[in-house]
Amino acid sequence: KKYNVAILGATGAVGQEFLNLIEERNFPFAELKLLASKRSAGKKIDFMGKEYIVEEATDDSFENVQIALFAGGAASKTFAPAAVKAGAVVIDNSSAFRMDPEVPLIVPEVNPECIQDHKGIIANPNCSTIIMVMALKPLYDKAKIKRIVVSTYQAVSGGGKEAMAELQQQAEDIVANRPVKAEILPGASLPKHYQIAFNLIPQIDVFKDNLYTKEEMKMINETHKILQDDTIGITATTVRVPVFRSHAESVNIEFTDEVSVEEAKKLLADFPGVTVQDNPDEMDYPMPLMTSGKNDVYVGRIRKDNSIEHGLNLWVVGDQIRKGAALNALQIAEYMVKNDQ
Ligand code: 2RA
Repeated sequence: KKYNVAILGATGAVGQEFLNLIEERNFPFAELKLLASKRSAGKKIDFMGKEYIVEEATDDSFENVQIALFAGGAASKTFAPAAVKAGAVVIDNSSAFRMDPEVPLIVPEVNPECIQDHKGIIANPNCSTIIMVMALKPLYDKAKIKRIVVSTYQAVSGGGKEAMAELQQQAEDIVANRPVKAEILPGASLPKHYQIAFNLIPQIDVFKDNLYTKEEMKMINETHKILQDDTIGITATTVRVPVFRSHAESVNIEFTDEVSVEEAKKLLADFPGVTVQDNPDEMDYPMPLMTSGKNDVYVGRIRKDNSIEHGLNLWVVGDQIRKGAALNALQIAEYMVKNDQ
């Protein structure tokens, strides 16, 4: 069986990765519609030997579409109702619907059983959340988690193509001794911008009243929803780093019971989608340059937190455009196709 697929946001970083993955994973599509905002409409994209013209998304774009992959951003909220009305299942990478109790929030290796509860929209979690829960789930199934302290090191590609271009330009300008311009990060619509090249920015997304950023609150709230456990204490600090691709996270976990380093390594290694890369003797641990373009989430630096009774520290790295966005969304579609949902 083949499915008519639409990609909304086809020209952006996540949209492009949808195309790479559809080809790479042989996703069974019949018709493919590439949709974007007016600004990108008319662009030509060569895909699997065929030329596609990007169409401007409208409410009428979803006729005969069965699976609508939404790359994210404000367009999701605008077009999801029309896509659902037209009979498509929307797999949405924006934050618009993630915490809606009617909308399943899915990481296919973690909570696939929730997919069937959808009413037309399935939400793809935030990238840094997906990467963290991939490492949490196999451990959580062994011992309940009391508390998590996470600090992230997030690549500029999480801020889109423009943020990647900005890092590149700034680095070139600094090396050439030219004045440096900052116009995108930490967020294009924010009132101030800071240089990211040779710098760190401890702000991803806007601040909330509680002094956490929206990105930090996503990590907290979405993890509770995905693991279906609001009792876990979670605190997060999210930081943008001058890396092009792949988010890294330092995750400190306090369990209710003992999980040894050896057990954790085995549980993580056996979990689908996770690779353990942890050989300190050989200075072997995951780094963003090496995990970029890969599908798995990599875990290293697994060690005891000796300051608490049952604690572990992990270093978790994953390509956030793949597992953190497009791959996770496509895996949801693959799961539905396989189970005829
Ligand atoms: C970021 N979490 O890295 C975002 C992308 N969804 O900015």
